[in-house]
Amino acid sequence: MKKILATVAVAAAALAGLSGCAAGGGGSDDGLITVGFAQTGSESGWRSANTESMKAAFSEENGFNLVFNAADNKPEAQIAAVRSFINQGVDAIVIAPIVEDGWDDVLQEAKDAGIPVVLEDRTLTSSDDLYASWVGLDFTREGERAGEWAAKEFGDTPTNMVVLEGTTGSAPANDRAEGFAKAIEGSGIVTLDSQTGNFTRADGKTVMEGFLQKYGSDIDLLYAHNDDMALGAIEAIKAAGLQPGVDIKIVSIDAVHDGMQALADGEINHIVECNPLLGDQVAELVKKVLAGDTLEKAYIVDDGEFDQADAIELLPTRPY
Ligand code: GZL
Ligand code: ZN
Repeated sequence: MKKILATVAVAAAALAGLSGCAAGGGGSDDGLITVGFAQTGSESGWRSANTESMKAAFSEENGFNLVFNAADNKPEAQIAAVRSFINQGVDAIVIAPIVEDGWDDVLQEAKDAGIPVVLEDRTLTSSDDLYASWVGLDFTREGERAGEWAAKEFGDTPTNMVVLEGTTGSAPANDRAEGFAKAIEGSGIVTLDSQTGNFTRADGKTVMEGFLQKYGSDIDLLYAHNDDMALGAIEAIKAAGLQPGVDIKIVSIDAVHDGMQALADGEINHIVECNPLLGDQVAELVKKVLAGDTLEKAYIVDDGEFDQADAIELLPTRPY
C-alpha cells in the first residue's frame, strides 16, 4: 500500500508543478503575480504607514496576490520568511531588511530558484547581483540634515547631546549616525551617551530614563533616529520635571503624524522626513523585473524637513 501511495503523491506533485506559472512555479495561477513580502515587523508609526502603503499597492486589483510576513524585528525570523517564500515558489520577493548583514545565503537561494528579489526601505550589504533593485531613502543624508540643524542651532556653544539610535545593525541606524556625526564636526556638540532604542516608543522612553538618571539637566540636546523613540523620550523628560523642546532640544527623523504633532506643540524642535509611502514604486519595480526590463539598482525617494510652523500648517493634510 505504502509504495502505491508514494507513487500517487509523486505524480500529483509533478502535475501541480506543471500548472505553476513561469517565474516561481508555485505562485498563484489566476493571472495574478504572487509576491512574498518580508516586512521588518510593526516597531513604529513609520512601519505601519509603510505596511499600509505596500498592502494598498500589492492589491488584487493591481494584479497581485500578496503573501505578507512581519518578522517582529527578529532578523532570523525574517530570513526564515524569505526561505518559506522560496519554498512556496512565489513569483517575486520583496524585503525591507531589518539589519543589513547576513543576507548572502538566502538571496543566493532565491537567485538559484529563479525568484527575483526587490528591496524596499532599508538596504543590505550583499552584492547587488543578488537583488534586482532597491527603492528607499538616503539615510546618510537624513542624518546630515538633522546634524546641520543641530550645528546651526548650537554653533560652538558647548552642548551636551544624548542619542537614541535605531535598531542595531540596521542601515538607517548606521547611516543616520554617520551623516549626523559628519555634519556636527567643528560645532560645540559633545555626545554624552548613545544607545539603541530599537526604533520603538517604549525603548526610547526606557533608555531616556537612564540618560536622565545619569546626566539629568546637563542634557541640552536629544538626537533620536526616529519620531517614535523621541515620543517615548518626551514622556521620560516630562516625568523628570523637564520641558521637552525647551530644557532639552530634540531633533528627530521620520515626520510621522505623532511626531509632527509634537513638533507643532513645540516638544520636538526639528524633524527630517523619511517617506514611508513606497508601495506604488515597489509594485512598479516588481512588474518591470518580471517583464524582463533592466532596472537601476537604487531608486531614492526625496525627503523634506520641518520646523514648528511647517508642522502647524501641514498637519491637517499629511497622508501619514
Ligand atoms: C527608515 C525606516 C525606519 C524608520 C523607523 O526608512 O527603516 O524604520 O525611520 C522604522 O521609524 O522603524
Ligand atoms: Zn505564479
